[in-house]
Amino acid sequence: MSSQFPVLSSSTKVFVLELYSYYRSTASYRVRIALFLKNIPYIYKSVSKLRKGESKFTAEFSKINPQKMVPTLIDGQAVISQSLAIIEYLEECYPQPPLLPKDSLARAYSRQIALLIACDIHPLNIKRVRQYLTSPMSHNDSEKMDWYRHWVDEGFTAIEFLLVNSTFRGSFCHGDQPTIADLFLVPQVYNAERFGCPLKPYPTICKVYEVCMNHPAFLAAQPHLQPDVLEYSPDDEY
Ligand SMILES: N[C@@H](CCC(=O)N[C@@H](CS)C(=O)NCC(=O)O)C(=O)O
Repeated sequence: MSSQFPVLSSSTKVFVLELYSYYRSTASYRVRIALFLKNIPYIYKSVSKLRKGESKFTAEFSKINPQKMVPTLIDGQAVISQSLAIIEYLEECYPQPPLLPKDSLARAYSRQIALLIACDIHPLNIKRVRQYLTSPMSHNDSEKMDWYRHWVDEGFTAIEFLLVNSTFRGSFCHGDQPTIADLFLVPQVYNAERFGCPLKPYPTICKVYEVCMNHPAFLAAQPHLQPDVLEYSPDDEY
């Protein structure tokens, strides 16, 4: 008798996605929001041993991702790094709910915000760049923080302008459902707060952030709720 439900044969391989993540990594945070929004089950793979410099894990992880960066998604035999590539892969494999608007211009607008963060703020401010400013470049902590805040200010000023002047904006960056733009914005605001950047000059960003932080998927993806939170000292700079 045929069933209306698909039945997997015993030889069918079912892979559960695995995400190499670090709780405070903003790039990982983006992917976690996408996974929770799409309700995709996944196994959280902590990289705490890598961060502590235990060589065994470092060697193991570099075989998986030679760039040794998180997030890294494993889907069966496939290894995908780069948060935007991962999110677009999830979007194609699990289209509901969509993270990109239907309209081409609106898609470009959502991607514009996401890429402004991914390319023009985040890479300038990650830990290894901040560390390089200190050594070998001999900048002190205060100069390092000025550097951080400068790039957040430049980027957030541009995003605030986009949000204020766009007809696409609703309660989220685009309309009243989260899109890729919100997935990139929320972790960047979280990090800006952590580094003491003034957020008053960006009231529209703050409003969108508040709306996102009332959404269950964004709440579930928050750094302090991740399984590896206790594996680190709260004083670790990242
Ligand atoms: N462009 C990458 C950035 C990834 C990235 O910067 N990851 C950071 C954490 S947020 C990392 O793994 N840093 C480790 C290191 O710099 O050694 C993406 O979007 O995934």
